[in-house]
Amino acid sequence: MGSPDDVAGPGSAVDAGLADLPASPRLDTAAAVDASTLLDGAAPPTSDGPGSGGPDTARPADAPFDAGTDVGSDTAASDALVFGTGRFGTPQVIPALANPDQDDDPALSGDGLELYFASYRAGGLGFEDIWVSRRASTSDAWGAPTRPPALSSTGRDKAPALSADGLRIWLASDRPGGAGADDIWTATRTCRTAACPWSTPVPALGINSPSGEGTPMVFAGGLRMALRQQGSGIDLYLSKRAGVTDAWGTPTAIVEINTNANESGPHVSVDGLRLYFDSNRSGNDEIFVSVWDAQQGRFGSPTALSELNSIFTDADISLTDDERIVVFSSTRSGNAEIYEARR
Ligand SMILES: [Ca+2]
Ligand SMILES: [Ca+2]
Ligand SMILES: [Ca+2]
Ligand SMILES: [Ca+2]
Repeated sequence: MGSPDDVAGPGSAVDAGLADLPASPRLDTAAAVDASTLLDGAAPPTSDGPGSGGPDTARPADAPFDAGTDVGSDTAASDALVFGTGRFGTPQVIPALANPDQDDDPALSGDGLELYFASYRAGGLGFEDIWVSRRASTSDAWGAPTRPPALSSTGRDKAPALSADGLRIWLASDRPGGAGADDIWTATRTCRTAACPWSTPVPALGINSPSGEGTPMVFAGGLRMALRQQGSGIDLYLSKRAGVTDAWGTPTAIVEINTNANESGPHVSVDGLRLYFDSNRSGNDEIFVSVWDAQQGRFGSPTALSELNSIFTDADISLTDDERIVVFSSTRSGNAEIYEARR
């Protein structure tokens, strides 16, 4: 959120409607631009799928979004999860991350012990950079943030998101070597502690275009990516791939979610049935959730998470796997900070 590149005029597409509407024409040719040379699975480890840990890895390749009929069919894995549906408590700023500069795009690991975010703070390489904070348990305070050396550039680096196993990171950057404007980049590591450095990010294969790609959220065992794409407006899209080393397919607009206002920052629940995102459709950025309607084969009408929202910008939601801990960015204090709430 927040940075000047985020600002765009009203979208031209009337996106309200049924899921079988075609994707915006602006994407029809753009997605193949960078598909020729760079393979996002090339750096070790070679995938974010096998061993990626989350209970989503065993789900059918076409779930969720287009096969959301198996509510409750997961067995032991999701039985251990407690999917939150109640109201969150009052959001609290995370003191260790607070800074007079802009801090946004928080991304939790599924266990809530790592928090990646974007910041303009001193100590970076220029513009926004990717930082991380850790804690020993969800009862502990977040530690002082550090900046993983490999992840940032002198350009704009933002919107980090971890794979289910935490060994792959996705981010948006306008660094050289992409397809134009912001692109999705990805890097890997071999363990989750600071002892295992991130590899140098490479462009995600097949997803990038001359338009701005951002806020990636990869789920379903690494086979689905929800993201925002900026053309005449900012909307949410979904891309699929058959295998974790394959190129991403041409993104398709999530038409039942998108409006002429901006939609950004998707977070998909582990079971694929809840899509959290932010939108300024009500006049300022607010956080919404939409629940998959299996009968209709589309997401239902979004509901604002009013207990998280304020009259200021509230965006960039990320949750733990059990959806009981949430982080997001808000300007309610006067500058963009990272907030946490629980239910
Ligand atoms: Ca700040
Ligand atoms: Ca940077
Ligand atoms: Ca791009
Ligand atoms: Ca707001």
